[in-house]
Amino acid sequence: MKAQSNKRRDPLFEFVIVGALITGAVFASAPSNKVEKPVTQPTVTPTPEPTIEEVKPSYVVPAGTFKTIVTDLRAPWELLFLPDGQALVDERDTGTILQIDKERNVTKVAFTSTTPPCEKFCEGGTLGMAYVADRPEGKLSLFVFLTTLKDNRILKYDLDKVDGSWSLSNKRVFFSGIDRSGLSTTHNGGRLAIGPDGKLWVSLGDAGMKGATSQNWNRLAGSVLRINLDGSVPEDNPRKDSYVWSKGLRDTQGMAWDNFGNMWTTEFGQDTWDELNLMEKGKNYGWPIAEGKYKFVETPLPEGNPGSNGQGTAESPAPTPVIPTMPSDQEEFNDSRYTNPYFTWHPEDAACSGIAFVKGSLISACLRGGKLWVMPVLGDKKLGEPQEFFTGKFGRIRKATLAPDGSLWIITSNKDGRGGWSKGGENPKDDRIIRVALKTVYY
Ligand SMILES: [Ca+2]
Repeated sequence: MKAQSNKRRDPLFEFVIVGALITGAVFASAPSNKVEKPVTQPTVTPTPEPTIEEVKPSYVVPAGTFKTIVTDLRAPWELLFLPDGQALVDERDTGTILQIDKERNVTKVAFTSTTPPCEKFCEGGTLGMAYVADRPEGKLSLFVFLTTLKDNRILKYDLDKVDGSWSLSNKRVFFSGIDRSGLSTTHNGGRLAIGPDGKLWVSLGDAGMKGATSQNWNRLAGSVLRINLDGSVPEDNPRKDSYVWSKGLRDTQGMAWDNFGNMWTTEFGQDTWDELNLMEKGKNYGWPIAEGKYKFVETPLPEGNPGSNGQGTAESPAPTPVIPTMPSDQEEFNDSRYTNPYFTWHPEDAACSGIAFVKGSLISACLRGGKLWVMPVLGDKKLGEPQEFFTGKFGRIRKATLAPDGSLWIITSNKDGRGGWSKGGENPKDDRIIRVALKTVYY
């Protein structure tokens, strides 16, 4: 890193030297000129200001030090910081939204729901959150993604600070009727974000219905949605009167925009390939025709086999073999109607949920892989090789978020019923928020 640092300074160093030589030449010639005639103003050709990109091409990675700062959470799903530096975190299964103040005291803010949304293999519940200042005088609203007994929906609250603490009121249903699967509530997606365009973005899964939802532009599931803050359809969405921005998704739980304005999403594959996708308007990302960069082939079920019940998920495989499939590495998939992923991983190395853009890096948080993948953004639609951190150290990781002090806060998900405690993540203090120090890498 030191060598890279020095290398980075070379152009600046040369600029200073050249500048000194020019200046020195003017000074050196000045005395003789002064005797014979008045000094003429030297003509200086202005040097163009170097852009920030040229001066400081850099990204961040974990520095190596970390500290557990909040304990005893239960399957936290979203972590976000409010404008005053306090944080909100929600718990998927309990429906509790918690505030973490600057002294890291944890207090309850609200309950979204007290009804368990499913019986087993649960992935639904209280999932994504996003806030926006869309009320008079800059007051805030909070959107919350919720799985109910009949659908996936988005709640909206007024979010106000009262005596130093955040409180939620005026709860209403902002958006409803998104498909959910049966009793298992798998493949909900569930991430919410306010994009750079000020719209509400929603990442979804196929609700266990494969192509019936993910390849049908008239179904909400299996899509990324883009919604105006008043609930209407943006006029520049790809299809008239449709919230659907993109299709062909199996289960997308992460969305982030980089400094070039590109949108990146994570996706859980079925058995063979997880994906990072460059998410663009109106495109179809292939599920279930493709998995990763290969054709997806599901073998016919043997006679008498109860068949796929949709409960096998890339967050973790189903406990008993249910879906016999051909591995998706037999035939490369190239079809101009569909968009292949930017990066792929096998699920044991990935199963990534949240993703964030942090100071030049995309950082995805992985459940089964139990790690952070850090991907430097090197240019427009150009990422550097993924680098992995903390593999196996904390167990399952749901999301990483940049904190106001420049560190990274990550939330574990070892109590989500997917075997985190048996895969190296066991910790009596789970689930936790861990503060990770970052360092800058120059290139
Ligand atoms: Ca795909």
